[in-house]
Amino acid sequence: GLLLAAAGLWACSGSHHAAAPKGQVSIIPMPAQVQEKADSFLLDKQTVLVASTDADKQTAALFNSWLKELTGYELAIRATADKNAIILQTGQDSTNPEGYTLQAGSQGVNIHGNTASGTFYGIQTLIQLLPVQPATAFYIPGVSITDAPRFSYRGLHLDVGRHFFPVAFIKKYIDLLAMHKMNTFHWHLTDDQGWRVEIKKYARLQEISSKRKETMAGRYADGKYDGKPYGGYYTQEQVKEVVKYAAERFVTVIPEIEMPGHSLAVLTAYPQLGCTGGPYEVGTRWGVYDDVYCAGNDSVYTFLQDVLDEVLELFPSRYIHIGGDESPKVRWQKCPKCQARMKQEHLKDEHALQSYFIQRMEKYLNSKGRQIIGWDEILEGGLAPNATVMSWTGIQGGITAARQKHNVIMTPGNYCYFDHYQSQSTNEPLAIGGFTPVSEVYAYEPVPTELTKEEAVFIKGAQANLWTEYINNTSYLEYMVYPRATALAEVLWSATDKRNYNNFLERLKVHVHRLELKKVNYARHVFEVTG
Ligand code: TNX
Repeated sequence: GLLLAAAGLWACSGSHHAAAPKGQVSIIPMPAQVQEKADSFLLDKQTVLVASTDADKQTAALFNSWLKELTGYELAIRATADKNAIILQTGQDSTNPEGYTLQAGSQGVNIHGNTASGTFYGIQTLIQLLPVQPATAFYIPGVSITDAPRFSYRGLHLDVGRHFFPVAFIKKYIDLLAMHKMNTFHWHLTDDQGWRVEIKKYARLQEISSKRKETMAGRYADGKYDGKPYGGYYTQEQVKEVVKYAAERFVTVIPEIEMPGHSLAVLTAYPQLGCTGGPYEVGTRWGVYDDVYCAGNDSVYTFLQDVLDEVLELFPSRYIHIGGDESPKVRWQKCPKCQARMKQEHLKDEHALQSYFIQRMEKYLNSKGRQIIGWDEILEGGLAPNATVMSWTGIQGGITAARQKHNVIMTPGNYCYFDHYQSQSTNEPLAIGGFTPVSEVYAYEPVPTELTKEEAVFIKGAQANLWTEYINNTSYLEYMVYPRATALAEVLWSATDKRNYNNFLERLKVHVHRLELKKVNYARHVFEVTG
């Protein structure tokens, strides 16, 4: 009530203009430096956006689409203007490419990005200086902001294997991520329960692996399967569309193609790629399946290389995620081809065979100019030489990898798993287990205290994961992600000494109105101001 009243005062229409009230600068994630000034900038229909590079024009157009929601109009985008202007400029001397400065005052608004992404983040900050209530003209509070992210990798993951979500929603997910100054979308495209990306050379992936006999939701609620066929996949055209959409928002899309485990859906379509030859059936339950790619069979590597060839065409990212997690060794133990491979390669056990598998794929991807990321089980039997490790089973994998001078992305379950419950209310929708309230996400410190300063530089950032065994619709999905992702965004962007949970909650009270403008079904009763 109070908040909306304040926002209402702040906005103005017609000829009566009031200055933006003090205390209305409420930015998430918290910038490195914010100075509030006395004078404000009046934004109206005549205000001009000045941009000269293609990227800045694109960013200006994104500002316009936000503005249109609030005002009903868009601003002209021009190469120059001498007054009443919001000026975007890119290319400043600074060590952090994503950094920017923003000056707003009665004379105008100036945003300088160190690179085009910095300018984009300056615009995201400017959006947060706008009111959250519709108006035709309003004052932008006077500020002087200098800002840059703490970590270079700020990620959010989405599992579309267990449940499939349409392209329009994927775009919304990316849009929200960018709004929070996150820069990486980890797209978990394959799993036991479904293959979700079109591969032209292997049409059975679309025809067979993308479908399963039953949905999974409801199984744990009533102890029964629902018997309804389920499926879906993204065409290559759709993937390109998503990658382009993300790039316009300075979000890199990292695809994950799981191997050697979590591959039951593939084996169902191509049973010759498993150790037993099948038959197999696309998973309808969550968990870990024993049937994985046969590490002794050369056609497995050929298949995966062919698949990756198409994947590389779709995803320009430097990193390709190849999974590596939860791959049981029981089939390999009894498989003559796997045992022969171990002998031939002088591998002492099946963990070494897994390492051989991952290293072979790494070599292939490195030869194509790409780097691999894998879950921390890729440490088993020895890490591939250039691999980046995603530490999920805890923080130990990250510590070990950093000490071996490998890049690390932290995603420990206790802080970064958004499939966990977020409150202890008995009304929470059924989740996989675990308890990770927004306060805990906010308290997360990505750099393990065990590391020395030299080792800590290998911690490139962190990511939250959203596994969707129980999540079969987008409104529940958003409920699980927001505002926890808002908290993680501040953990990853803001300096440690700028973090204060109660102050964050005060800003969150304003920020949720922005989420409402974006029609996000955020969880409402999981955070409160204390003390
Ligand atoms: C473990 S995290 C998995 C996923 C599950 C998740 C459920 C990881 C690399 N593997 O396959 O969905 O737990 O929380």
